[in-house]
Amino acid sequence: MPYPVIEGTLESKGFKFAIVVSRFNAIITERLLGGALDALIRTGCAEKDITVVRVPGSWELPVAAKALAEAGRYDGIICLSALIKGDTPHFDYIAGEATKGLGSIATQTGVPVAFGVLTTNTVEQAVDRAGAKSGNKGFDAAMTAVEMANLMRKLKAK
Ligand code: RBF
Repeated sequence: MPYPVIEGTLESKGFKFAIVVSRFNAIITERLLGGALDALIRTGCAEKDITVVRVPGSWELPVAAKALAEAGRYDGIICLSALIKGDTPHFDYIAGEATKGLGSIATQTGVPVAFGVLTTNTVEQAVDRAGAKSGNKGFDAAMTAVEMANLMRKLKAK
């Protein structure tokens, strides 16, 4: 190869992850949590290396994620919640703050923060993205965290 290519692998053995999951819309978020745990276990993460943190809703994700990132104990943080527009007049405010907050925590701390926040118009769409028709976005977010944790380890070793 004429140029170096650095990318993360999908192995999580020896890495530590925190999963922050919202209780709001628990019917959906528990499925996202199941998907995220499945991804971590399948990629080799030990159960003792996974911490699950519950928060009331999407709004609370950034403050918990920030504390976890600053604790310095985790290689990646996976944030899971479901905002459903039909029920949520505050949808745009909450979604905007959660998105901005999680993005800036990742860039400021250097700890990968995977965004597993569903933003849908209906409950059906959320169900589809939590393991029914359109895969499980919790699984996908955890896989992203695994890849990024591996990538960050390589980048820091350079
Ligand atoms: N949190 C979610 O994660 N998903 C939602 O769909 C959602 N809808 C909400 C609708 C209203 C009107 C309010 C006031 C809060 C909602 N929350 C939702 C909760 C929010 O993220 C947060 O937990 C609370 O506002 C308390 O800070």
